[in-house]
Amino acid sequence: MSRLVVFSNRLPLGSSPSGGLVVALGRTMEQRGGVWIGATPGKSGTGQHTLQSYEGASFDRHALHLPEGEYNDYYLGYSNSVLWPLFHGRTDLLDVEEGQLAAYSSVNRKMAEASVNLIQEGDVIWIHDYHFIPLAAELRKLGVNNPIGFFLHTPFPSSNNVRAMSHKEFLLDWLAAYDLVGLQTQRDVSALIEVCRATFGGQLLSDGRIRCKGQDIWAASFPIGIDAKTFRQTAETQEMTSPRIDPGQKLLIGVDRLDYSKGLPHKFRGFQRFLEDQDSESERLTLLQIASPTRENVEAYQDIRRQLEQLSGEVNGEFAELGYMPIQYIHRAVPRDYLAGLYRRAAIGLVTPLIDGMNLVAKEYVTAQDSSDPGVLILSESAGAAEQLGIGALTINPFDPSSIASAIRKAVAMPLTERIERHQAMWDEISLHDVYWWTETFLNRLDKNASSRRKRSRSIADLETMLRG
Ligand code: GDG
Repeated sequence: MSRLVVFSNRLPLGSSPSGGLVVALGRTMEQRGGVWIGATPGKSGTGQHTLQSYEGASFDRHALHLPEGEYNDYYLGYSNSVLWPLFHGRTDLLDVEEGQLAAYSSVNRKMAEASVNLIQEGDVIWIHDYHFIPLAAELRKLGVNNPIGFFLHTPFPSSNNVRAMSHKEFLLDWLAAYDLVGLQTQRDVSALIEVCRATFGGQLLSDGRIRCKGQDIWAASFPIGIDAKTFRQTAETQEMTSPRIDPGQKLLIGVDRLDYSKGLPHKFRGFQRFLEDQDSESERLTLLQIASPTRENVEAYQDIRRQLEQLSGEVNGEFAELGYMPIQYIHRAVPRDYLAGLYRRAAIGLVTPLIDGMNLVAKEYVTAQDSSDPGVLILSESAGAAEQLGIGALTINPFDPSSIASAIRKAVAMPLTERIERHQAMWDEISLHDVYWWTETFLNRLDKNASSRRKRSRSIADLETMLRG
């Protein structure tokens, strides 16, 4: 088996990470070993751009320390104030400032320069997410000929959104340097084909490559999964020890990074509508919302935090009674094991992103359920996960509070036989297409593509020699 070299902005250095990429890749790396390289802000003034190694994991970890200003322009700036909103259809939140793109490109170049000596012949390189799209092109410039794959954890933007990107032509050059571009869903593959067609005049070839301006992009969907069996076991063992919540209390659970793409205000408004429509005799429901802090230095994230505090106060002010608080809003990360117990304890999982690459929380909620008395998943039709879990979830339109409210009513009233049937269909899908399936399928395909690229370049070289001779 080839050694795997993974790049992502975040490196798992602490315990219990919140964030889909680190959770998913962490399992892969623990099982398979290899090298994981990330970036972190260094002490101000550090200009060395060398990798620092970290001991203590079953795989090698290295971080590129960047001066704080440069890191901010690359990470908070171009990555999270331009690419993230753009890839989530929020062009209204774009905050383009001079110097950010230059910092983004330069960090990618420095990452390539700092890591190139670590890469050995036979290594397979897997680059993750929007922070490092140009990295393969930079590695190729330094002579790296290894298979290089890319996986985008966010949705792929529509051609309308790509239009708002300055230097959009770079996107094409960056993506064409990969042997494989992995996307979460078929929806994203279609968006990429459409961007190539509409923006760059490209076309789809019969072998699946997309040819744009003389360059080829190889894209396919690989829906990311979770370590389903382990997580299920964790939820089972956590059941007894899990939290101090009134045992008679019927719970809806939400677990999200506090990000504007996750539709948290929409979730609260949907629940508010449900409470408004409820008669006074009905069973009381509590929405337990864990919203772990994220990117707090970006203004749009401060706005969403204020908005949620206000909304939860409003709903509680209107509907709370002695001994009953409708929304329990926790703006803090909780340990993963504890989370598994909470999911299992909740009668409804409420997942309402406005758009999401996949959404692992939806898969975790289903996995944690007791299959003989499972809860109901309510899932936004705009989450990537809806392509797989639409078979068993109650799908909703997050922009419409009455759609959320009526799904909650339906979930509360759902008979046990229907709950079991829906849960089984989703569990079959999640356990079959777990995170190990995801890694193997992606890497097998990457291997095939890279061999066929090498074969093509060998034939071109042979032809050139023949013509010269
Ligand atoms: C990106 C894409 C895609 C959350 N709060 C806590 C906590 N979490 C964990 C969850 C889950 C993960 O973080 C969140 O994953 P999501 O998939 O829901 O979302 P993103 O972080 O936005 O991830 C997304 C994903 O990448 C993978 O490709 O699905 O679409 O946006 O695992 O459980 N974990 C702990 N405490 C918390 O408070 N321990």
